[in-house]
Order: sequence, then structure tokens, then C-alpha cells
Amino acid sequence: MSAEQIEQFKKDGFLLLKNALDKTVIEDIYREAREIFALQIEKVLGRKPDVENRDEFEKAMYAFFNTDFDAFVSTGKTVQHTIQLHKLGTSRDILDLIEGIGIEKPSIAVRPAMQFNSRYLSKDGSTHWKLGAHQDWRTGQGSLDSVVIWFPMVPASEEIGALQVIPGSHTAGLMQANTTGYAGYITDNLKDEDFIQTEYEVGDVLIFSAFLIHRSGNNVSPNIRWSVQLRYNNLAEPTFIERGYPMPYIYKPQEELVTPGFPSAEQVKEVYA
Ligand SMILES: O=C(O)CCC(=O)C(=O)O
Repeated sequence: MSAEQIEQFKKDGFLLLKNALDKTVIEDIYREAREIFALQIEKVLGRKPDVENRDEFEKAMYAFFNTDFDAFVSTGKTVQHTIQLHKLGTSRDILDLIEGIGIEKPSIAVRPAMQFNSRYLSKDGSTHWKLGAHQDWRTGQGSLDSVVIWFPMVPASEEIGALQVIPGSHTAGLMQANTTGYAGYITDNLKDEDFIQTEYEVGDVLIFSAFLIHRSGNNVSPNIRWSVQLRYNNLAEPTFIERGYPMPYIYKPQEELVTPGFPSAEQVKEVYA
């Protein structure tokens, strides 16, 4: 990272880096996610969509969402847990970016996240598929210099709802918001014209301060906006040390069996036969 880029990051609260990641790594993560969905789509719809045919595959995604919402949600969670996605989050390429902008001792703030945003993947016209203006620090509550890496796995501009940010908004500190959760949004008045639209080819990444105000763009296209977010804290940041390394994310199993009565002893025995 050049001294100019570091200065720009400090001033704007973000850097959009062209061609920063190996495209083939991103394509592999994206393809694996589609293949995982395709296995469930075949089970639910009785036909396996071609993961290389974008329109056909995404139509099948919409049909899957409308036919078996629970399986869709679980599969959506499963694609967040692929080995390749997690490997990328700890890869030298990513560490070079975050260390490059001054995160001395990076630590994972939360598991990597993958999003597949489309208005066709929402119930009853709700807007849960996109996020209003917020700061990630309110959710992560980590080091004051914590950072987010955001990149799409498909070319992304305004039409497909790439991220929108307010340059310089990170230095205003923590804004009022209606909740700390993902659905929370800033309640202070923000001006639409202060947001700028970011645009990407596959391989480009946005790295931004967890205090930067940002929001989802409006995906008006017929396609899904597939994207990834990685979040890091700096274990060497004094207030983070002082506050005892807060970790507000809760990760726990649900209390009931997902499939009551499953498995039978025979089914388990079969596995080890
Ligand atoms: O990808 C998006 O549209 C929004 C993601 C985001 O802002 C977040 O999760 O903090």
C-alpha cells in the first residue's frame, strides 16, 4: 500500500482497490456456492440447474426460495461455511491489504459472510434483502480501527446494487441507530446526495473503516448480486485491549432437533458398516 493510498484511506475511510484479488480464487468460491445450492435445488425442484448458465441458475434460485424457504435459508447459511471462503479470509493476499492500511495485529472479528441480494429473494415485497445506512462498528464493537473488506463475485455497478458509501463519514464517530443488529439503520438524517456509488470488476475490493456509513445499492437488475464481506479487528489497538476484547456476536446451536426422530440407530450403524 503506498503512502498516498494510506492517506486517502484515512481521509475517505475507504479505498477501492482495482484487481486486488486473484479472480480465479473468487470464481472458485462463487462456483462452489452455486454448486451447493444446486444440490438442494435438485432435491427440492427435481432438476439440477446448470451453475454456469447464470439466468437459468438464478431462476432456479428464485424457484427454490419460493418452494422451500427453510431449506433455502439453511443452504444460504451453509454457503457461508465453505473451506475456500474461510481460507480466503486468512490468506496472505487479504492480510497484506489489512496490514497494509495499518492493522498491526489482525484478528477475525466475525465469520466471513456471503450475500446473494435480489428483490426476488424477499418475502412479500419486504426490503430485507438490502441494508439501509449503517456503520458496521455498531454490530462488531471491536477495535476503533476495525476494517471491513467487501467485494462482489460478479461485476457490480449501480444497476445490480453495489455498495454505496459516504466518503469521510467514519470520522463523525458512532451515529445513532435503531438497533445494533444487522437490520439496524442510522436514524440521524442523512442526505442521499452524500452517498457515492462504488463499481467493481471481479477482483476489485473495497476496504473500509467499520465507522464508514454505507448501505446496499438498489438491485434493479434481474440478477443476483453475489458478494462477500470479511471483518477484522486490531488486537493491538489500546481501547480494544482496555475494553477486554469485546466479542458481541453470539453463535450457538438451536435447542430443538432440526429433524425430530432422526437419525435411527440403523442409519448411524450403516455409516460405519
Ligand atoms: O452488501 C450489502 O449490500 C450490504 C452489506 C453491509 O453493508 C454489511 O453487511 O455491513
